[in-house]
Amino acid sequence: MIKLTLFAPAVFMARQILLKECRHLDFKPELAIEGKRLLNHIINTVQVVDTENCGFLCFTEPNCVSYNLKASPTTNGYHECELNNSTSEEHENEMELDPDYVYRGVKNACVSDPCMNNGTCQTGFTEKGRRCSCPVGFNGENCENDIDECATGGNACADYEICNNTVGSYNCIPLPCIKIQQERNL
Ligand SMILES: [Ca+2]
Repeated sequence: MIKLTLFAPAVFMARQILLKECRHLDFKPELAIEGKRLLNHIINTVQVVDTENCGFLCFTEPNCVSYNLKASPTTNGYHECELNNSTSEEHENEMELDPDYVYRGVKNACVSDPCMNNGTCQTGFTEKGRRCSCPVGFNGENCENDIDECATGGNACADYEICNNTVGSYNCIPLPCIKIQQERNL
């Protein structure tokens, strides 16, 4: 049973059954701001019935490190919950005064982003407090390694093609004799 308290500074620790990896988020007291909202970093907007669910949704969205919660409900009783992929510490000038919102942010371990090759840094994972989510074609702690699809068998080249590894991908080159045959068939 996971219990999260939205309006108190809290350390959220829980085992994420669905994500199969523990996440630890530290919602900092100094990043609990009434009457303000972080703009330009919203990755998802969700309608929640219970205001406590906004914190939980941030916890379950790996790229979320802060959220804006609209305190007053809509006519159907929902509260607007905006999940952000950055915090007010990095973007203080993008905090908008809005008395209808409350803002909560965590200690962002991805301020100095170590992820290479367009990897996405995610706060709250591993003993370092962060991890890199690597794009297709790369792996390694910081996405520093190109995957050799030709060596690992992770390629879709046909038997009559040569696999050619490239950085972040690979390509399939037809064997020369096949090329000639194809030209004759034309
Ligand atoms: Ca490759």
